[in-house]
Order: sequence, then structure tokens, then C-alpha cells
Amino acid sequence: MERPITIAVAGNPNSGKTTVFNHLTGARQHVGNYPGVTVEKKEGACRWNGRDFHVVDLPGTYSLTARSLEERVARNFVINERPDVVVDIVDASNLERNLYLATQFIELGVPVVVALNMIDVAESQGEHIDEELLSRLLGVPMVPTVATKGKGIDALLEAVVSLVEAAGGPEIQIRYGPELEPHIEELTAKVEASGQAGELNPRWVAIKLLENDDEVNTRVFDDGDNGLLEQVLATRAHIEQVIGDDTEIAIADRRYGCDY
Ligand code: BGO
Repeated sequence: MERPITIAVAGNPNSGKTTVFNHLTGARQHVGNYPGVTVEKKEGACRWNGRDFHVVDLPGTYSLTARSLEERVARNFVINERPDVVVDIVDASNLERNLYLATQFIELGVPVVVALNMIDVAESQGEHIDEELLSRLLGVPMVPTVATKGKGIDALLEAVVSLVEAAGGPEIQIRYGPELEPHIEELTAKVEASGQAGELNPRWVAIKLLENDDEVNTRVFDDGDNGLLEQVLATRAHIEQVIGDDTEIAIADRRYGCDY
């Protein structure tokens, strides 16, 4: 028998995540806590088109910077439990803000399907979203949904199954423009050579080090001095001097797709 496909349902608060989760799992769900923390963990199951799915509802987050408990829980689940697919529920009527989280899953290198939820709201505001173009630009499947009506949920599961069968992660890399890219690439090579990334994507680790991410700092630097720390500090200082902004802000701005 084929093993169930594990889906982690992610998204900004109020994107319709719970509505999608309920549609997928119906009454087949139970509530517990993520290990060691008082963050509620909803899990459920569904069967569709002859396949079984294990569905985990991640805490609603705007980002994966691991600054809040919810972000840490969502990020660690994806990194440590390695769900087959992250289904990122995006509020299509508030696309720019919601795609910020999607870019971070893409950067993590995990298989992602984006649900363009609340497409009814976007359309009622006169917006037309070209999901094929958006899908090509971000390198991940995009499925329009109206979760309250169950519209697009079958197509969402179909996209999940296709992705699992193709065993594919995102096809593109989020790029950070000519000022930051050379530094990210140089640091990525150093992270790779150091062997400190473990099973993580070295480019993701390099970006997180530049962002001064506490958890990644601990993971990489607690093993003693491996030469990376000096490089990270020097790169950060250089970026701040050239761009005139904090490195973390410079990275976030470019992730939002400002024109650089
Ligand atoms: C209320 N379309 C529309 N129009 N609404 C949607 C869609 C969609 O595709 N998907 C979800 N909603 P959650 P998080 C509500 O609860 O799933 C609505 O935080 C109300 N409640 O019904 O909770 C959904 O889990 C009173 O709306 O989001 C919900 O991500 C009046 O979006 C809201 C109006 O969905 C958030 C709406 C008492």
C-alpha cells in the first residue's frame, strides 16, 4: 500500500487556512500540541482519488524568520518533519503581502503548492490574477480556490499529487539583485564547504546567517569557530556600508520584489 502523502497547510492568519484544512479533513481531525510548546496542532486525514493524505495545519505566520513561537514551530516542522508538500494558502486579494511567506518556502527548497484563495474577493475587487504567469515566475504550481465553497480543492489535491509524483521542489531561486547576489553566492559556497548546513539547503543557511537568524546562528556557530562567523560579520558590515541599510532589511526589501 502507498504511504499517505503528508501535506503541511501554511499561510498568513486570515488567509482561509482553517477553512481549507476543514474542507480537506472534514470530521477526520484531532487537536493536540506541537511538542514542548503550547501551540495548538491540528492534524487530519483524507482520501482522494485513491490516495491517502495526512494533513497538518501549521500555525498562521507572515514570515519564517523564527522571531515568534508560531514562526519557529512552522519552520521547524517543515525542516525537521519534511512534509511531502507545503500547501501555502494565500489571500489572493492581498497578494503582495501573502506571497512574502511563499517566497520563503520556495527559498527553503521544499515542494510548495500555492492556493490562490479568496479568488472570489480578488475578482469582486476587479483584479484578474494570471495564475499561469505567476506560477512560471515563482516556479511553483498556483491553484485558484474559494475555500468557503470548496472550489478548487480537488485541483489543489491534484497539484499536490502531481508534485509528489514529479518529486520536485521549486524550479527557481529567489534572486536578491546585483548588490547582494555575489555576497550570497560567496557565502553559500563557504557554507557548503564547511559542511555546517547538514541536510539544509546551503543557500538558505547563508541567507539566514546574513539575516542574523538566532536558530541558524546557534546551529552553525555552536560547533566552535569554523571560520564562517568572521566571513558573515564582514559580509554584513560590507552590505550595510554599501547599501546604507541593515542587512536584514536589505534582504527583506528585495524579497518583496522591490526593483533593484
Ligand atoms: C469568517 N472566499 C471568501 N469570500 N471568504 C473566505 C474564503 C474564500 O475563498 N476562504 C475563507 N474565507 P479562516 P485562517 C467570517 O470567519 O479559514 C473566510 O485564519 C465571519 N466569521 O469564512 O478562519 C472564512 O485560518 C463572519 O471568515 O482563516 C473566514 O487562515 C463574517 O475568511 C475568513 C465574515 O478564514 C478567514 C467572515 C464569524
